[in-house]
Amino acid sequence: MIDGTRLPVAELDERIEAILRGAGLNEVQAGALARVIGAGERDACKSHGLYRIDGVLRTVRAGKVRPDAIPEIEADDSSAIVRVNARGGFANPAFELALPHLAERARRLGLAALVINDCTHFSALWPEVEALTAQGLAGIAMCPSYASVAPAGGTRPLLGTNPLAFGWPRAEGDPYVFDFATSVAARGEIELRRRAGEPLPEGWAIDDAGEPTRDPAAALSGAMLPFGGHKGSAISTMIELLAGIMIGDLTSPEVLEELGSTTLAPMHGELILAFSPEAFARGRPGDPFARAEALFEAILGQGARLPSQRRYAARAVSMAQGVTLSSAEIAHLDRLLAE
Ligand code: NDP
Ligand code: PYC
Repeated sequence: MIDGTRLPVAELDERIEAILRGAGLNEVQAGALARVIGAGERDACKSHGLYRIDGVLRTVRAGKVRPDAIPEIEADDSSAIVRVNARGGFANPAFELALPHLAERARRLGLAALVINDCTHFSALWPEVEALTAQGLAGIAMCPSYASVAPAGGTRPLLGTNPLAFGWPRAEGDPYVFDFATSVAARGEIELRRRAGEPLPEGWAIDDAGEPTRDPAAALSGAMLPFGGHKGSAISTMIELLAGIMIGDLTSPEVLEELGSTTLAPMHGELILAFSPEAFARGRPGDPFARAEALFEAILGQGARLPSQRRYAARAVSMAQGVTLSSAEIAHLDRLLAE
């Protein structure tokens, strides 16, 4: 027996947008945020679904994000770098504004980059790489967050949970997409386990004293660990360099210093790369898309699954039957709507 209600995807998005509009976000900000939060819930990515609304509202009330921001694109269409300034608002409307420019330049030049500056960022990155694959492009997205992860061999928070996402377009069916934190898990995952009173798996975090812990609260006040030891630590550091320092925006330790809290959504920049597979493969033997299909088939042929398969399956159910929400989640949405 399901505890709760099924809401059509469009109705869920409308409710989220109404909550955000009620909190003072303009149409541009509220619409883009509702789409990404609604998509998270629709695809059963709870760590970046409805639970994020409270963090958005806290950040608005703390005056750490501009709810009325209108992102702006720098007018220069000659280079491979598209620059958009979120003007102190959220990253998502800035991405939506810049996407057509990024896609056009990637098709024209083979490779283009989108730099988003001065944005608050709380969301999953797969909606962005999926937006590129929908246009026949491959994409990579990355951003810092705030200091919450100890470097491999270290004992204190320094790096962010720094997500990295990749997408490859496929003619038939869903694109190949992965999207993960460079910490063992997203911080949102730890917070959800704290709320549920569940212990963490071994190897996710250390406490204030630098000792391994399975207590989510101790992990949140101590430090999370990078995935894959020194390898995840290095990839996370690369993200600080490319999507923080190189684009002239904040690194995760700087974000924490500026924000003074890990309970608010972090402000920094984001880097998104878009590739035209046809342009890179031109003149070389074989069709890149057909060769990619052969690789995916070989992976599946071993009984492995492709990343995002779980998510796409959840999406199919949500699209057909609505998004299943618990009665507590529905009550919470109703409370927020009434505020
Ligand atoms: P997960 O570890 O849950 O999943 C990471 C990826 O691996 C997903 O693409 C997932 O696909 C895939 N995957 C999981 N299990 C398998 C498997 N057995 N075989 C093949 N693929 C698999 O994600 P995280 O907890 O690391 O991150 C969750 C979200 O948090 C991400 O969307 C990320 O962008 C977001 N995040 C955002 C941050 C920010 O600052 N904005 C910071 C950190 C994280 P599937 O979904 O189908 O399971
Ligand atoms: O889940 O690690 C996380 C996170 C940090 C910022 C947004 N999401």
